[in-house]
Amino acid sequence: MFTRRAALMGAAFVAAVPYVIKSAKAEETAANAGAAPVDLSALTRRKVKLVAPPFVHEHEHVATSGPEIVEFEMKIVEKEIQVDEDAWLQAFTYNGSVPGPMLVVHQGDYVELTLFNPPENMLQHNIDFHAATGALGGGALTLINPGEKTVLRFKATRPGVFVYHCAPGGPMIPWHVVSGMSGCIMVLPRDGLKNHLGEPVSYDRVYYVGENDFYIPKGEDGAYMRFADAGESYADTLEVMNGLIPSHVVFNGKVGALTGDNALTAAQGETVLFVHSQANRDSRPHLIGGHGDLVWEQGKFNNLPARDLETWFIRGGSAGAALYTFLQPGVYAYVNHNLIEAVNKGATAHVVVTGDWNNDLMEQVVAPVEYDVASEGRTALP
Ligand SMILES: [Cu+2]
Repeated sequence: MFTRRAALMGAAFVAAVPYVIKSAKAEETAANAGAAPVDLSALTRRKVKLVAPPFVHEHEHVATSGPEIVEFEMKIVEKEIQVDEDAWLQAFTYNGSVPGPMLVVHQGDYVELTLFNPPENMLQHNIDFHAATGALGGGALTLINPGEKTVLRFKATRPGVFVYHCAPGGPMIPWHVVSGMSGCIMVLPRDGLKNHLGEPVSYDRVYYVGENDFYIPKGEDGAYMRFADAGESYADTLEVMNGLIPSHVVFNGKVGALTGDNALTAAQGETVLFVHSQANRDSRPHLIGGHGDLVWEQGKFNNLPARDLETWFIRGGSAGAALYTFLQPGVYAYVNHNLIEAVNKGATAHVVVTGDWNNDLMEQVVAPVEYDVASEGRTALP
């Protein structure tokens, strides 16, 4: 329960842990410095400006040149976000959004990320790319204090969609992840996506759905507690985290982030690639009224996609991708098919699809109407 003392202990803990991590970072950096820098001067460089999810920056599906060095910049933003009408979170974010932005490159490209931790932040942060090889996914080379920046370059050797997340050491790792610090990178095969027969397939749009489990404590009055800063929130939040029952399970940072006016859109006949990440906990996306035509459930494009799925599984700490061509107009719900999490905890998105209804696929033969129980009821029921 929240007390002034607990808040102070929380803050002290936050201050103490990064100090221990700092020395480990120094050793790791020294080890890295022993190797000669690789000469990539023959490669072209390209700067990409990231955009906030569910949207994805412009990119080629099939690479027309390269490999190249693709430069990205991300700023770590610590800020309070509203998660629901009555719930707020002291969030840690990449570029101010939960989840962080999706990066897209091609296999064989080099990802070169400049990561900024602005001076107004309180904490150390870093980034662990599941797509990268070595140094804790880059986490050991990117730990930065407020006021510091760092540049990490890694070669995107494996095609797929992969999670990235903050991993600053010890109990800071789960806390930063469930406070919003995760995102996704898509490494496309240079010649694009292939179906189960190895034939090329394409998409008209990509939507990135990042799922988060939040652990917001309640006070004695039963209301969600709101905190002045992250340090003050730590002790009470940790207690809820360790119970493993999230207060919220949401898409893109908040209940309703992808419904109503914020719903995803598509047109009948369009093919949409849904990328779904969950950095901490299992999920099971399902498109109500639709399917996964081709699903890379584990998200890795060297494996053949599964076909015609109704629901797919996203392992905690991974991203998956599903390709679907919308055949029928209307509002589709894209949910975590643990329906308690979808409806009561928040994990629902909507896709509004324009087009002309196809009665061959589905027709309402009789609209809901009262029936005569005395005559029809006896024959209709056993
Ligand atoms: Cu962090």
